[in-house]
Amino acid sequence: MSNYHIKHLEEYYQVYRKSVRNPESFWEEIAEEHFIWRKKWDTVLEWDFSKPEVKWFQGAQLNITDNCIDRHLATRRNKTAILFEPNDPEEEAQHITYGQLHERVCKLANVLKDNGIKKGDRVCIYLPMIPELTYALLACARIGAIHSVVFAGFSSNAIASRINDSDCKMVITSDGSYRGNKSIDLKGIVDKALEECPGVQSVLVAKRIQSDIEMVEGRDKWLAPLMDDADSVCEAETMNAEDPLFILYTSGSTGKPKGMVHTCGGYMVYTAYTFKNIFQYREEDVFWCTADIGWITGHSYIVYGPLANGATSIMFEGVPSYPDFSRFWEVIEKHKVNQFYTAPTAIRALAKENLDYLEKHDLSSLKVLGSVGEPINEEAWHWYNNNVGKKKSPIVDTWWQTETGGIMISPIPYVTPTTPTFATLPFIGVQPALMDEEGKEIKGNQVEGRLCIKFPWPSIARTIWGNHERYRDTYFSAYKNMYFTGDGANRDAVGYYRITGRVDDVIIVSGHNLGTAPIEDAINEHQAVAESAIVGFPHDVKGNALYGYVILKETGESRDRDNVRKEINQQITELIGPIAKLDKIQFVSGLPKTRSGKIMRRILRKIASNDTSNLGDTSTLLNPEVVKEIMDNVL
Ligand code: 6R9
Repeated sequence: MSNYHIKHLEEYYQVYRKSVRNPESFWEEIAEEHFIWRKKWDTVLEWDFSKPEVKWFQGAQLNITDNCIDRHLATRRNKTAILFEPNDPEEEAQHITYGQLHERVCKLANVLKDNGIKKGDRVCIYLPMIPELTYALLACARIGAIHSVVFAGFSSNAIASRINDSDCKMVITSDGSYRGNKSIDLKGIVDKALEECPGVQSVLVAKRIQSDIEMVEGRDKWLAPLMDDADSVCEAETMNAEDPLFILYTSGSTGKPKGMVHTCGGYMVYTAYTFKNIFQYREEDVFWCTADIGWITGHSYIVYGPLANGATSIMFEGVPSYPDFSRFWEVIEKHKVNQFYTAPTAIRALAKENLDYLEKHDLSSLKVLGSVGEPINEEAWHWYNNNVGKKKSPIVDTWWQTETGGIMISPIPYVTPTTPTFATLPFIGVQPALMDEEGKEIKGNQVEGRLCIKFPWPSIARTIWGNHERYRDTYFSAYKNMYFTGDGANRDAVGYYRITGRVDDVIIVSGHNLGTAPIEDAINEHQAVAESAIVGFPHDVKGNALYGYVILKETGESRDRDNVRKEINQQITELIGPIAKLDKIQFVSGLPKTRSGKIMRRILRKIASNDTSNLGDTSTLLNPEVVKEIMDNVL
């Protein structure tokens, strides 16, 4: 018997050792005993981080929807698979059973085929958190089309560049979306994006807000009537384990977003296995991950991981503050949620509000609390533990990335004793290492370094779509034969990991990764701007907020500063999306630069954070005099 469900600490250590000593036989056992394959693999693992190349279950054939849907029909046909909780609490929740999920996914899969989508084609999905989003992912997976979900908060520009980067043939969207008391015209945003996307042949439109929208003749079709007419039988395509399942874009420190490619076999095995253990999921449980499916957390822990385990997974359309700040607690009580997985930024926002919002709800169903997206600070950890978990529900602080596909470092609840702000121990099969700046591994405990992973795990992203070289440069060139995460971490006396944050130019704002380069590009496109640099500074709700230093062109000098600030943020909203707006904009006459012309962000970061006691040696700068000017005028 394989160790699919770990129940105590000794077992964790024993299984961990096994997974590290003999990864291939370990993962082979898990894969064999808990998943449906149409053909078994020839080799469990082939890898070479210097190329880099990783192949799991090479030669095997499967379809992930057999595992996430069909295999449950015999025993769970009437069990709720997706529990849809709408934005408006007055609107009824929908319990979508495995039987219904099967039917709707098959119908949508047939609609995709009827509209010219074949195995290997890319489909862009730009939808709010409505059931059609889950159907769309699974329908693509069923016919072997590669989905590329773009978070429905991104701008036309951001959609267009993602569509073109991976040559999507189709877009699935909706007439609009609800967010709190606002509604957003998603279709209009898509229409604008598609002016730049000649490769898109068809657009399927789900109806959500009943708004009047324009439909482009010959290109746009309403989804509902097509699904009504579609056949409800759709044989799932046979996929190779290493065929791409999806592309998901993530920000890098430089350049355009990276289309991370995940493949069918390894991703399925790892997300299912982590879900089972890290949330200690049991058959009757109701699991709620509050992330949006537009991010990796939603892909892995709303859709694929839970469904592969036959779980009931809540899909929440709304926001924590609407109609008021009791919304999360109300949903937990209403659906008797057992596992609740959210982000530190949401915890901090809710912790600022009156405790009455929380205390009037019965949260006694909760067994496990999760955190993801950024380091959780001590105060937020205790608030979560005391008030939401009543000190009875362990907190799993789960560290992982879009690139890793699934959770990498995390406690196992009721198994691993937790320490506030520590992600604790590597999950089964994960071999972390801390590295120094010279490229040497730092052994032992009570040390700090850059976090790398030494050995492949099944759901590591295989490449960056269309740019394998960038994949190698970004993740495998800093340290020989290691995957470099971009994060710093320390290891305490008992070997627990604490992630300290990014060591590159990625800034995490409200749990969203933002690269500095694309935002600076957006600012620089403003006609009055000569140059700019952005850095993160601590923010009590968002974790980090963005601080921009902007040099105006001579022609811009006479402009009203507040108007320019507004226009810069408008520009960012248009080119990237509102999540990348700057909280503070300081106009400066120069930026501190090294002699080779590199902006010294370290100094700017310290100034923005009001931490100027130790700026380091600034005398070697090309222009040391600007530092004082910037400090004198800091906002
Ligand atoms: C899953 C996800 C990845 C980056 C990652 C790190 C930060 C995520 C964290 C955490 C500390 C945690 N991060 N979880 N930092 N503790 N529990 O968030 O993926 O959007 O790609 O972000 O998020 O910096 O490198 P993604």
